[in-house]
Amino acid sequence: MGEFEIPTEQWAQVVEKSGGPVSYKKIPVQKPGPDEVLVNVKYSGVCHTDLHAMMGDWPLETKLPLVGGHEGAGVVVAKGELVTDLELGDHAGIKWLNGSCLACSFCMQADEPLCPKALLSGYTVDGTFQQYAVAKAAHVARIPKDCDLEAVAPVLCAGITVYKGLKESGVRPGQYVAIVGAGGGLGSMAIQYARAMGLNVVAIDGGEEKGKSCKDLGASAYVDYTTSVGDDFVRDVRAASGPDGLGPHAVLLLAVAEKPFQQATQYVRSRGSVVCIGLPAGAKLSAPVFDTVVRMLTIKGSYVGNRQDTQEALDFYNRGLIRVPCKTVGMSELQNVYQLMREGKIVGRYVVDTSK
Ligand code: 8ID
Ligand code: ZN
Ligand code: ZN
Repeated sequence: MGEFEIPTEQWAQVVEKSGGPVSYKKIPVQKPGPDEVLVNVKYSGVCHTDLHAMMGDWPLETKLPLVGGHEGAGVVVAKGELVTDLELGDHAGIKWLNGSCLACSFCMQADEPLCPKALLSGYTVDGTFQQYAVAKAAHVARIPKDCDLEAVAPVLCAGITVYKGLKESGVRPGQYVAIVGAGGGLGSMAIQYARAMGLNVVAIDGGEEKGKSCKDLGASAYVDYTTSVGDDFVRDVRAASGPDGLGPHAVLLLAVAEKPFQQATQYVRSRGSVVCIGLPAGAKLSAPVFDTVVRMLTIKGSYVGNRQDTQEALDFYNRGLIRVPCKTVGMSELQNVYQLMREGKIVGRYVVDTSK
């Protein structure tokens, strides 16, 4: 336990109006409420959700002005009087679920992401693109002291989300999972979690650079959606999904485009599951009723993870099973990261260092 000097002002990236851009400026440091902690965020991953939030392209309002970010790893520097299980100096992670009521029927059954009163970091409350951020103590991720805060940051959304998605898919060791959007932030994590869970991975994304990265991370095959199209695409995914050619047992949809959401039921294996995770703006999901019935398909959504999923996702990381390439830049460069993200040029994840 130590004492920390907390400034009254700090650097932050602020969205002033929907559509952006972010402006890098000094804003006041918040004080934690009785059940909250103040985390000195050292590093924050940049999730595509942060870009959606800045653009305001989802049917859910953000606060404004808004500090985005929800993959923040740092040090607890202050806490409210009700917080007894975290000490100053502990390492902690601020994730998408900043807080929830802990009393509704969803919270009671460990489905806290579904809580009607959930607080969302970098969306309905200020997030981690600032040097000091507040979160409910019950929800911050507990990060061991020997864990590298820079490398662990992307686990706090991307890692938890894909780990949960793989569990929700019901896929078992030895089976095949197709990961759509495999070269992006969630996708890169998904390949590594899937491998650690004993699955065979068919990675789907566009371009050679992403293909190489997916293979390096452990995918057994890569299907490039920019060169493999129409019936060929369906055939290629199935051919890559095991010797019987019947398709992958599960599909994780992580792409930020509608088309792959329409395609997945064409190649998933009978009895297989299609798990929707990516959130392309305004997209609709459609599937032939006939195939869905006679091939007994499951189509479902998966949304971040609960506190137990968080702990488990971190445990995989702490055992050395998850190594995803990240590129770190100063927080002042966030707008450039968004530009690369919009152009689909990011392989893996960008992390921002809040000190520059
Ligand atoms: O809890 C959740 N459900 C959750 C949690 C976190 C993030 C959902 N998300 C959502 C984000 O809001 C975003 O909509 O997941 C989506 C992916 O986030 P990300 O991984 O942070 O985005 P990225 O790094 O930009 O990766 C997207 C990848 O999709 C590929 C791109 O090339 C990129 O590598 N992609 C696209 I766009 N179209 C594709 C297609 N047709 C495609 N890959 C395959 N086929
Ligand atoms: Zn996210
Ligand atoms: Zn609740």
